[in-house]
Amino acid sequence: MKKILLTGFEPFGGETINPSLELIKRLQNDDWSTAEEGREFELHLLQLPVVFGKSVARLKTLINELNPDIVIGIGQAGSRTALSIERVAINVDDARIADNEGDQPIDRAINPAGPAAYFSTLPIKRMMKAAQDAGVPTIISNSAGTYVCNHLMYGILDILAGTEKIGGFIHIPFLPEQVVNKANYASMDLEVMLKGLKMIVKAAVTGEEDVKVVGGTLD
Ligand code: PCA
Repeated sequence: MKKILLTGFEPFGGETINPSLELIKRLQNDDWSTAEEGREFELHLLQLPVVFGKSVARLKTLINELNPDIVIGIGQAGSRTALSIERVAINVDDARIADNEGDQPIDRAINPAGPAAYFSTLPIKRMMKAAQDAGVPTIISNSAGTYVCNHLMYGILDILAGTEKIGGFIHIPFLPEQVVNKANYASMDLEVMLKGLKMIVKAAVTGEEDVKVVGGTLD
């Protein structure tokens, strides 16, 4: 049975919750028993600190212990209006706010010896389509930003490079309770995210070739 490792982040930036943590807990505890949602893989979870360096180090330790087939990082992106499957991670840390331990790197290479960028090795279009077909707003995103999530995605792909294992990252919007007093922010209900993520994870596990559907943007 394939082993899937899902990571979520602790809260950051003044928030008291991080939807990524709520989501991975539900994904592990939820009933996947209906035919559409049947689960034929092991799910493992890891909560990560929103800290440059330490987040990747923790993940690396667990990957060595667990030997997962697929690693998917999940994080909050408050400006997003849809589940956002990231296409690429770039080799730079440029932090708009300090991380949860006060580090605020500017234009620092994540791995000075590494490539400028890594593409996700997940079947991102298949994943997008699976969630869209289930009625959940889902897009391909061409930038994971330059904060800890991009850092983690680069780290995942750096660790898995040269192996058969695949990995990538998904950004998710705020939960409704996070935007009750914020103007101009979208949010997505946890149940809707859960439905989309189940389809996304299942599509990642099928291991077939990716599908050719449009995921590009003009800007
Ligand atoms: N989102 C941040 C880091 C942790 C999280 O959940 C980001 O997008 O970089």
